[in-house]
Amino acid sequence: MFALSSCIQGGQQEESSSTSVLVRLFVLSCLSENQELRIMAAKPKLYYFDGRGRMESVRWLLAAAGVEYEEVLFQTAEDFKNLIKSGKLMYDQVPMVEMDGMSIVQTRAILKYIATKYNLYGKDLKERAIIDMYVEGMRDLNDMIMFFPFSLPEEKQKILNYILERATQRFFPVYEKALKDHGKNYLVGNQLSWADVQLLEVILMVEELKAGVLCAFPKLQEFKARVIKLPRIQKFLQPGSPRKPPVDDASFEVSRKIYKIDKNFVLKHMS
Ligand code: GTS
Repeated sequence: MFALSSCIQGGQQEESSSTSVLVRLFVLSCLSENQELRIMAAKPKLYYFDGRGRMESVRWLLAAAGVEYEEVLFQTAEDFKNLIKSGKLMYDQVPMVEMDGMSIVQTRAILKYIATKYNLYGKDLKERAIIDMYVEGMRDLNDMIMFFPFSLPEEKQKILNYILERATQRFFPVYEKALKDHGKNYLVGNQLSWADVQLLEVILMVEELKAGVLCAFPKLQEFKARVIKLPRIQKFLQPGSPRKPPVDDASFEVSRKIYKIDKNFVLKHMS
């Protein structure tokens, strides 16, 4: 801008043609800035099947950030193939989120982008490392629960016991201790972060498998009661929100038709 005005003030004949070029360039750059603004302002668009799966944490995080979004929920293998044909899926896999002019794939990449953009990812590198450590543990637990419905009837009870044992012996004690030791309301930096959102999501998932699973964890009970009351979270937990229900027979069949699921599928995802 400064360079442009000094050019215009120069007043020489030969400068006027270069000035008009500069003016055109300036207008063009304004236009693309506007277009960029429009892209930034567009609602994120989530592409996945009509179920929780890997996308549910993305829905939770956007809800916690207070961001409205649209969803393209496919029902058939054909829908998924068409999305692959569009060339938007880097690895021919979902979840995929279109936002800010990008088609973002890989669940962690999507979550990190949203957490960073909406200030849910700590104030510095060290807080981010702690959030990552919490979130990675929670995702291990989350993955086990996510794949549990695909277990074979004869292995179901054993896998359920294993998940509950891991939740109550390995993962929940970590978050209980963290909250107890620092005495703050949230896991990291005393403000809501991705780790808190992920923790509430996974607590509710474990409770769906076994009610009362938090009885030995008083700090987690307080945490749950507190975070559930946050207006954005409360809204997401209301009926009719984009939150998806637990897997039932119908959604199980839908995802089985869309993706190939081999015999050891569930065992491969046990941490
Ligand atoms: N690491 C990837 C991520 O985290 O996003 C894995 C993505 C993935 O495996 N997606 C599955 C898929 O697209 C769908 S789901 O398991 O999330 O429901 N599978 C098709 C394929 O060809 O891999």
